[in-house]
Amino acid sequence: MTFKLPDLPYAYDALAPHMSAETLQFHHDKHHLAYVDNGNKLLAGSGLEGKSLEEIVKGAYEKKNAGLINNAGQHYNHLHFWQWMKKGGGGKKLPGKLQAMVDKDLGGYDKMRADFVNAGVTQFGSGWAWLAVKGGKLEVTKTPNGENPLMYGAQPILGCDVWEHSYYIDYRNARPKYLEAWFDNLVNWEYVEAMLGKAA
Ligand code: MN3
Repeated sequence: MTFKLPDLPYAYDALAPHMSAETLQFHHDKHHLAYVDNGNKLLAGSGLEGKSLEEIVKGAYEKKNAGLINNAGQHYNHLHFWQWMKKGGGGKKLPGKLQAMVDKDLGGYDKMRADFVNAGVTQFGSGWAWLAVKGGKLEVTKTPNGENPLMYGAQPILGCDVWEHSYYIDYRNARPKYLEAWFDNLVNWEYVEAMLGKAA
């Protein structure tokens, strides 16, 4: 496959004030585009050209292809990151199947939120905080740089980008404030539930 930059599923200013148009313009138009362009260059000759994006991400990790791990990984992560947010998102009311798994595996909404925010806050340097399904159970994890749970035998269903480019314009160095605002105001729980449906 060839990587392609998707359009944002909303206007640049749709997520303000929690994520500004300026942040989305840089993050989507510059950062994501760079992962797409570099990923396509690194995919050529990697032996993974004919594969799906998920297979490329996992294959790059198995082959220890550092450039492709980060660029294909970041393409996958950002494709979903735009969908994991929506105007008027967040809130404690989760779709039914997701709510049941959060209660059973993660000790309920409040603990899941606290653990997710903590994962993002404690990811040293760049990376991501995740909700993922592994062995039929929900877990909260974090990964460095462009990695994601696919590389660790799990299926991501929600991820928050904690690279500085995701929050520095709007929150400066206040990563905890960004994570809390993101979780409480932007998460598209219907998209999370849809990914859970494919995973479990
Ligand atoms: Mn990013």
